[in-house]
Amino acid sequence: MPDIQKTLVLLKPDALQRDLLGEIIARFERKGLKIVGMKFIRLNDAMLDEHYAHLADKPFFAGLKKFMMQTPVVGMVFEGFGAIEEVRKIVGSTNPLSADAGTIRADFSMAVPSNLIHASDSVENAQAEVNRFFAPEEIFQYEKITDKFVFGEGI
Ligand code: IDP
Ligand code: MG
Repeated sequence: MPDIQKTLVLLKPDALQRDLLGEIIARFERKGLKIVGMKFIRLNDAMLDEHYAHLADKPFFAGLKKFMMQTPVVGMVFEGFGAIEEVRKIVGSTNPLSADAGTIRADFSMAVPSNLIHASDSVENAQAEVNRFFAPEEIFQYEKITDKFVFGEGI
């Protein structure tokens, strides 16, 4: 089995406006990913400059930042086997029109930047992004009675 990893998800302002927060969170819950961190975050310019530094020279950068500041976003940390890649699979590719059917972006969105959700894309980025948005005391380790069914111990 792959390592147990943590990964960062942000539910973007369009997910909040369109009442899709619960629908999106449910997909990760049903997979068995454990929510170990969850809160509202009001993003500001400096946070977005850092988070989207790889897009700073793109023509859509200013519009992307403005979009991400329209409402609070929901920050979440999920934990599970190979969580970084598993979450990206469930999210789908960046452009919702070329994302695979069954993914969140394909099923519920049609455009960028309003593709509903951010998810970390590598081990390095997941670590940096979890630390960027969550203090250590905001990450919670706890047991669920379903852990043994999801993680396979004792079955
Ligand atoms: P990702 O979110 O799938 O990792 P990135 O390339 O890291 O994709 O881009 C970050 C976000 O920037 C996208 O999720 C989307 O909201 C926005 N974005 C990406 N490409 C475009 C574009 O061509 N026009 C407008 N917004 C874009
Ligand atoms: Mg990205």
